[in-house]
Amino acid sequence: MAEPGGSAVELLRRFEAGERLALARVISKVENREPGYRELLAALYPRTGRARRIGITGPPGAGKSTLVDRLARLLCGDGGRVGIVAVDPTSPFTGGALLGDRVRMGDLSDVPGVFIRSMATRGVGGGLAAATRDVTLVLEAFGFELLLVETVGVGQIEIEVMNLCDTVALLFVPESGDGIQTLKAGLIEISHLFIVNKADRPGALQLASELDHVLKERRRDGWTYPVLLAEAVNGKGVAEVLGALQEHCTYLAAEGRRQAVRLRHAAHDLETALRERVRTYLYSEVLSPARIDHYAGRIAAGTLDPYRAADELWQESLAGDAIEPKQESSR
Ligand SMILES: Nc1nc2c(ncn2[C@@H]2O[C@H](COP(=O)(O)OP(=O)(O)O)[C@@H](O)[C@H]2O)c(=O)[nH]1
Ligand SMILES: [Mg+2]
Repeated sequence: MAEPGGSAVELLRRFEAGERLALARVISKVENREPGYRELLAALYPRTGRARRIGITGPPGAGKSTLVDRLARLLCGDGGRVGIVAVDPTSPFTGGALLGDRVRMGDLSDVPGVFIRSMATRGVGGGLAAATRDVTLVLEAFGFELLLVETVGVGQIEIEVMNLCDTVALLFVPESGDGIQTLKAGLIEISHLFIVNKADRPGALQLASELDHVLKERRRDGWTYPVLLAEAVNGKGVAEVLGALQEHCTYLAAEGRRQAVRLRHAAHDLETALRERVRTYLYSEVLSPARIDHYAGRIAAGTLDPYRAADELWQESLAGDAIEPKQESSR
């Protein structure tokens, strides 16, 4: 199918002219790893490196989307431009939570300066964190100076996504009760701000003081981890959250910390680009279906083990003399 709206060059021109449709198209290309996406990213990368990435994470229903909505409104009230990326890998098949986010944040898309993107987790495969990072890069290149990334903090992928943010806010709710449990899951290690949302419900103060207690020992590198109470749905405590986010920004600006963050992100970008190259190489040069069949046959017959088969394939392809098995070459 021809590129809707013209060539890649034309798409880039429209993107640079600030066309939102072109932005959406570029994001889709990048997210779905369509042909030419690497060239697009390469063209946009020089325009990145200045935006601020804020991660909002926590269990489903904690009020992340609500908080993101309120934060975005506050920020755009000052004429800011906010890009929002919502990631929810817990619903890869139904898309239910994603749709929920779209509906809930729906009216936010009418706010000038806001752009919302829900990551379609289908089809991204193992590269969700990489795809999310790339989507934020695209938004940044488009001119968004502030990016809010929402994830359900349930697994390794989310931790990786959050790792690519400058500042991470972790949400709790009073009734979750397993608040402190979550701290052991590794999310606390990468979080800078702790928010007990739904403070209108019983137990919020208790949880906040428990968190305070645990975090006292975590004072590190001159950063005191704040624990904040909020009622996102009523807009209460949101200004304080924004204040704490600003403080962390100021903190990062000092003593070369910003540079350290940038280096970490650059290393990740390089690793991602390299990993995807290797993967492409693997599937296009090393593992043809016919070759898999050929080796699988030998392994199943017991004449070869998968480890030696892998070595053999790898050596052959490195030497550039990988021989196609008969089934394929005779076609
Ligand atoms: N009582 C109460 N409900 C809230 C508060 N903040 C959000 N909610 C509600 O909690 C539900 C889940 O919110 P949502 O933002 O979708 O949570 P997410 O899954 O973390 O994104 C929604 O019905 C919100 O209206 C709050 O401060 N107090
Ligand atoms: Mg949500």
